Amino acid sequence: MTAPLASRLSPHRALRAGRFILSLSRPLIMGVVNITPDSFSDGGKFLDRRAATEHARRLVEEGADILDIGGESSRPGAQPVALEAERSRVLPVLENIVGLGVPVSVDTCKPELMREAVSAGASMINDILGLRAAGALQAAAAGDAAVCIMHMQGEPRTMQVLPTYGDVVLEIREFLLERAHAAQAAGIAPQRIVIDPGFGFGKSTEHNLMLIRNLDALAAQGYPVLAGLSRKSLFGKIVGRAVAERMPASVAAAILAVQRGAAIVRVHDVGATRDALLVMRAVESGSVETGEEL
Ligand code: HH2
Repeated sequence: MTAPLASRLSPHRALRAGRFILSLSRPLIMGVVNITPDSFSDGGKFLDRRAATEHARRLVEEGADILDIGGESSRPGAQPVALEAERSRVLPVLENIVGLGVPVSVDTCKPELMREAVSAGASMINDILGLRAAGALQAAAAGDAAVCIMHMQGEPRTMQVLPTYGDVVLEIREFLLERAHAAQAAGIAPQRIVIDPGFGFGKSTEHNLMLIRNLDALAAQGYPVLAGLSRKSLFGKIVGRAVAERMPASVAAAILAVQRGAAIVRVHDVGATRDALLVMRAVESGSVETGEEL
């Protein structure tokens, strides 16, 4: 049996993200906008500023609670992107979407871009390096944005070569707690911190499955947990489908992650994930929260 909804909720019942206070009384959906030529699932589709802006608008209409924009792919084997290129992809789109009414998160490891993005209105910094780059903790602490601290073993170019752990859940929990404490020591209030095991970042399929199964061990640490499973390669292995056909598998995984305590799911398919989460919550609570009868 899955734990009842109330007991799964983070003790930090709200996330402070810039000018937003996001209630965590229901799972939040973070919609992905990759402004890159090479992202694994949507590379090249939204490189154009207008296309990225339109896509972001569509995701908000479909029910995104947060938008996550990124200008550097982190797919296995990806090559690093220079600051200037990343900045010129991210900042113009940020400017276009910062007024859409939902917090905008910027997926970057670069302290300079963190500072510039927050000055331009970003409400969250999503760092797959867990604020480990020199100056990243200070850059994140300088503003009032939320931070997502993610675990990665190795670096994107080589991380999937032979990921190795003793106890994957324990090691990732220790890493995330160490980074969350470092963030707090740098002046980031705990109400601004989100942790993320980093599915697919230096993890085998078995590691990813073990982490989904034990997500409650991370959620029990008190920080909201973000789960980014959308379209990832473990679904290629499980259901034998290409990236473009992994939506149903990804939606199933989002539900399983939320049932094990994830507070935020980072997804490409916002509308489908929203519907599935509404059904899950209606069944659990026995009542309907939203929607119109058609
Ligand atoms: N996954 C990706 C990128 N950023 N950030 C967090 N916090 N958690 C994740 O799991 C995560 C992330 C990879 O997915 P995507 O952005 O679709 O691809 P790419 O890195 O190729 O742009």
